[in-house]
Amino acid sequence: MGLTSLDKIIALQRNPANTRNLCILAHVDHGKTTLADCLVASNGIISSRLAGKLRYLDSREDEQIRGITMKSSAISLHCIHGDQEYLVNLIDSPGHVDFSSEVSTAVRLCDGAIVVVDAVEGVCPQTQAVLRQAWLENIRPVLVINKIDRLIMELMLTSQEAYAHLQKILGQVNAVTGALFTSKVLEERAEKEKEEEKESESSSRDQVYDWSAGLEEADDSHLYFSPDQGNVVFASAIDGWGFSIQQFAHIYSQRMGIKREVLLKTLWGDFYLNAKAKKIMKGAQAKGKKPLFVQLVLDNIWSLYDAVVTRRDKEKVEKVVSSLGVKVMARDSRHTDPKVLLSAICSQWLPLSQAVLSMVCEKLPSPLDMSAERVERLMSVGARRFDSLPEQTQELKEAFLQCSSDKDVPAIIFVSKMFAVDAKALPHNRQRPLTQEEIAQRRELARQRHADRMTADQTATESQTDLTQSGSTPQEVQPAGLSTAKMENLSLKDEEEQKETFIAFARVYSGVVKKGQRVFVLGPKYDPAQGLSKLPEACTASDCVAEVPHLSCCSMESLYLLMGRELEELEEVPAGNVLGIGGLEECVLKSATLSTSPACPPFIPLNFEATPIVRVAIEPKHPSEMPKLVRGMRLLNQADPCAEVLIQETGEHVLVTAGEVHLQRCLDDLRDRFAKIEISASKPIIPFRETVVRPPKVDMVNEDLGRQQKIAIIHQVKEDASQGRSSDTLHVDSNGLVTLTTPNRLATVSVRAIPLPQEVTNLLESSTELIRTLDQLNISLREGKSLEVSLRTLEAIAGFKAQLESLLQGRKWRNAVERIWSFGPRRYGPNILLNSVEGYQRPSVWQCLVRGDKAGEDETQAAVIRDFDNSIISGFQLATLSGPMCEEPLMGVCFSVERWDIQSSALPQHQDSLEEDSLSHDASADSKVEESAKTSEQTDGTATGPSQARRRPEAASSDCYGPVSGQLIAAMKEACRHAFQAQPQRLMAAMYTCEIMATAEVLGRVYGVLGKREGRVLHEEMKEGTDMFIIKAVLPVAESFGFADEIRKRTSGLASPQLVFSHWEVITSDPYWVPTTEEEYLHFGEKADSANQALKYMNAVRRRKGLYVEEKIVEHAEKQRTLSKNK
Ligand SMILES: Nc1nc2c(ncn2[C@@H]2O[C@H](COP(=O)(O)OP(=O)(O)OP(=O)(O)O)[C@@H](O)[C@H]2O)c(=O)[nH]1
Ligand SMILES: [Mg+2]
Repeated sequence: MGLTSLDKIIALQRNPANTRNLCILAHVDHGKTTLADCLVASNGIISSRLAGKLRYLDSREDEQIRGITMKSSAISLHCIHGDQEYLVNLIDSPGHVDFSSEVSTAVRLCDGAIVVVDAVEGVCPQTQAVLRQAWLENIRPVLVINKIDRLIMELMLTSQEAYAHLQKILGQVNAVTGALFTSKVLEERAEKEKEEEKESESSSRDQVYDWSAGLEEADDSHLYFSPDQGNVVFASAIDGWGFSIQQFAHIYSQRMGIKREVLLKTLWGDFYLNAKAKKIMKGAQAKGKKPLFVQLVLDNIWSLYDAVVTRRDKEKVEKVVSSLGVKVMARDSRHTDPKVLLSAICSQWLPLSQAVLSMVCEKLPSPLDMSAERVERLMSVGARRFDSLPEQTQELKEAFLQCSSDKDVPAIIFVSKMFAVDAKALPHNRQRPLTQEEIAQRRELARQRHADRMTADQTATESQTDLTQSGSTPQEVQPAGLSTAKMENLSLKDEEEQKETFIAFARVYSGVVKKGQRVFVLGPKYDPAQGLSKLPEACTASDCVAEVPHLSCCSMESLYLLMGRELEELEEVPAGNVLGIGGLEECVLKSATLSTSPACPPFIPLNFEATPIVRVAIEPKHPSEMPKLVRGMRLLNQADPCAEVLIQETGEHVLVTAGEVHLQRCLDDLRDRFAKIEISASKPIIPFRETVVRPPKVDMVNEDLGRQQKIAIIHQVKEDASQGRSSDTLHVDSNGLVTLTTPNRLATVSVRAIPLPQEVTNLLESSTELIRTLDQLNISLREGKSLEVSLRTLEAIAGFKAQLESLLQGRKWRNAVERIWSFGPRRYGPNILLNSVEGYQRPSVWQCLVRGDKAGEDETQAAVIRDFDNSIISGFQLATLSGPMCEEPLMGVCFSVERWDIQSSALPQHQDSLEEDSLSHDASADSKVEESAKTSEQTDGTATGPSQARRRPEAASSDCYGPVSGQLIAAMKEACRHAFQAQPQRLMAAMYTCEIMATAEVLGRVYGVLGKREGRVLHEEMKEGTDMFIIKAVLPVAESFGFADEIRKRTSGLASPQLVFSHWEVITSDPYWVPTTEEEYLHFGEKADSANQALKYMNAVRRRKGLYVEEKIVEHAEKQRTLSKNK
């Protein structure tokens, strides 16, 4: 616990006004953990000599070895600022993109953040990402510009140059903030305007709307970082120093007799000191004078580094030491490494912890200052409006804002992640130092035992003498103590085997939580209105018996104070604090909202920036250990906010992670902590997408393809496609229209596959959430329910529709947006089903936009067909979920249904009864489609609606092919697959973007590695003021494994890339390509066996999935024979 006692911290927890919850955010390696070390050292938890070297919060072994943080961890610190005492709950977060989900878990629990920026590297991709995250969570940031020592020692800048450089960095950071702010203001303005417009629709219509007005009105000065605002600290965490201009203003106001307020305003900026007039003047730059900041601040630091490190001028050092009034120990000044002396001086002169903690206490908000806006955002989950929540729920907003710890206030807690700790590390299992009495007691015990043993020995020798006389065996003489010791040993071992315990990483937002208290666990889909109506009034978590969906109860068995590597047990924790909760592993998977009141809504889900994309299949080395693996994977899933664990349809256990480093950590954890068995992991499973493209205009040797040849290619594919399928039910015409009849010949569909324009695919891809909402709205509309949707959601849907309309232009797409039938797979994917059936009118997917006239009038024929409408959708969903190339999902394909006939004998007999319940049937079938789509790969007839079979027993039994709806699903699916194959098919590869920083010398090698791995450089620029180049490139995920390592090796560690998933890209080569024209034969030879990247990928996937791969196993038989002969 260091210098601060647990009681002190408990006392401080009761005063939310003096509590600060904050996290440290930055790009990887900018010095977060080093900075945290300095703060931790200020509390005496680690020695200040070790601060910066120990990286105390990197408690895992692999974190220490790799030198990067992999999880967020919290520590509570005590600090004194002015005449007040503060409690600082500090969370250190990782900067590596693979662990960005850990950043989200940290940011949610905080009110403020320290953003660290490396003075040399400046604003990097993750810096922007964390600023955005802080912004989205509505928490206030302060800035630390770290590693200033690198400007002196590495870049060798003069103090004046350094000042210009620092100004530039500040500008960059502020530009990011500015962009975030502008977009928000504009968004808010637009929304407000719309609402106003709606309200006063009739009154005044001729208002002129000025977009810039919002920006001018809104005060954003407090948002920006500026040293004179007191929200910037300049630091070198490794050398232990840091300052804000406040400190220097204080020093110089005493020394020079200038008012502190004046100095505060002029120390940063274009001001200089006029020595003669003893005045501070403006316009340093214009007059070629040294700015005040350089003269009074930087020059001092530069000359100190010069004296101590560069010139090692002992006399000068002594002078400086005495003038600064710091004490240096003899062993520091004699040390061979001048940095030791430097940090000894600096950490006393300008202690970093003091500068940072003062800024934190002054500038970051306390839990009491939480804004109403943030509370409303946290509480309005999904598309719901805050004011549509039940009244009791809305009242809870007050509880949040007051952050009161009164007894009668409901407790509200948010758990942002579950982390595993070794059961031995828990306070009650931990060895603690013994008290004096205990030592005395133990001594007494040992003495007694010794005495016992002595007497036992004595009796043994005695009995042995007896033995020689009587001849009996000396069994009972074994000292009694030994056997009990053995027993103890055994049970200890058992306990050791025993497991990891899970602790919830949480924060109390309102009320007090007590050890053993029971609370409601509110699932993400819990609806407080439903809960309130079902539960009796004033019901608490301990007596709740009623069944409410997504609501359960549990008790918080233990509460902990998080102290970095250690935990301290607590009895209760008041509002506004970060804490650890034990005993929730059964009811909380990764994150949850807990409350004593059922009126509390679940908080909005954490916003994760990284998409898990790297998947591997895992199996135990010994098959008998499968159960252990399964258990281990379950634990891993719980312990990691972002890792996903699933069982594929092939029965493989698959782990999905955010990147290579993350994967490695998960595997290590699984091996050493959770499963404790030997495991083997497959090579990463690379996801692909399948798509179709327009027929190519040129062949592989860039010769124009005549119309003749184009058709030849399509014909060939078509022949392939129709193989193995009786052609009397399937017909493919020359322009790609596929017509398929069900086995009972009662229904026929004609489908054509059309490639969607790239922009449309991108739009669909980025709007999945919206499409899902749209689908839910449609379902509830069809069920006749009305859903409270916020205006914003409707606006968003309308905007989405308009965008689609503007992108789908041209004759081919005429009226296409109105005719959209469904999206797929899973009803929200990037493929479209289009209704081009003449005379068939079905309710539009946009019907929620035109409220009031639901469904439209029912024409008899249309209504009848609509009964099978869902079969068509289901077939489409199945077809888009796994394509014919290698059973990967489709992307960017539009299936247009051009004809759809059903013979009257297939139609239900009792039309009137059917019409009545056709609506409800539609809805029930919907959920079935979801299910069948999820389990995927279900073929003929499995998704048949039972309701269908029930309603028409005669029809079903009379037909040996099964119910019509089932056949139709299968037929539709097959038709889509054939239609897909009738077009030129392509694979799509997942792409990473990466930003690599490298010096000019290693630039060539970086390009070499990128080229070898099919990477493409987007742009390259030189970072101003440094000799670094920044290269932005894209790289297929399939080629990325080992990329970071290779780059690091080839550049001797100078360049280290960060890979982030960016988009899907069509691989231009055709996997089915064979030479068809004369030129191609000439160029590629008859076999055309030069590398076909797409084919290689496709075959690899097919092989993995156990699908048929068309490959010659022996390519050159003769050569193999000669080889073996020569042996
Ligand atoms: N020269 C110099 N090096 C520093 C300074 N602060 C940190 N470093 C070094 O930068 C490297 C990264 O420091 P960390 O504190 O681990 O960085 P981090 O931001 O916690 O990194 P992640 O947690 O992996 O994102 C270490 O080798 C530190 O010694 C500094 O002020 N000056
Ligand atoms: Mg770190």
